[in-house]
Amino acid sequence: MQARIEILQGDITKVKVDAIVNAANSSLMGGGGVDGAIHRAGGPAILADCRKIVAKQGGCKTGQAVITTAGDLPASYVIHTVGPVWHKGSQEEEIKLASCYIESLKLAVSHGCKTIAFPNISTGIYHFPKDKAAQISISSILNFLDKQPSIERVLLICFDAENYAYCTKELKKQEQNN
Ligand code: AR6
Repeated sequence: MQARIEILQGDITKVKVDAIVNAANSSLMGGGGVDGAIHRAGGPAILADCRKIVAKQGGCKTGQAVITTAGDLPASYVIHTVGPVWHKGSQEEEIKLASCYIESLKLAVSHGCKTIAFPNISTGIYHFPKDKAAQISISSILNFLDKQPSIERVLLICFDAENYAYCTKELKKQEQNN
């Protein structure tokens, strides 16, 4: 059987899955990093959908997620989640990061998505330590997959070699403990 979670190195805007996840900010109005790359590659339809969400609910809180079209991207949807800014662990950042993965997966399920790709949320501009983030992302995804058979495949798309190394090591470790 194919593994339901896979770690790859690359650019998430190129990945053809039902939904890709964006590491956004609470304004949902775009930014740098993977957020900038997704809006650039997906075109203005994504921002137009984000504006509608902002008009309705006023943005997105840390640890929460919203869903939009993927515009010109090969994916069908973009799920925008807001990771925590790292404050040395003093503001429940670990719980908030886990929540990003769980809330995104719940939205994927409620929209009938079977395949989903995540970037390493919060490990860029928001400075979450990459080793801790790898542990949290993989344990959150594995726990969710255990209870939710409708998701067939989760890809963790690492942009940089350091995240890729931490994530592959962490996946091996957590699979051995299962
Ligand atoms: N594909 C996959 N991963 C990527 C890509 C890409 N094309 N580009 C960057 N990454 P970041 P954050 C990786 O900074 O830390 C934005 O301005 C990157 O190497 O994008 O959650 C938002 O608007 C890193 O490992 O997001 C927010 O203001 C990971 O994606 C803020 O940044 C996340 O880095 C969010 O900060």
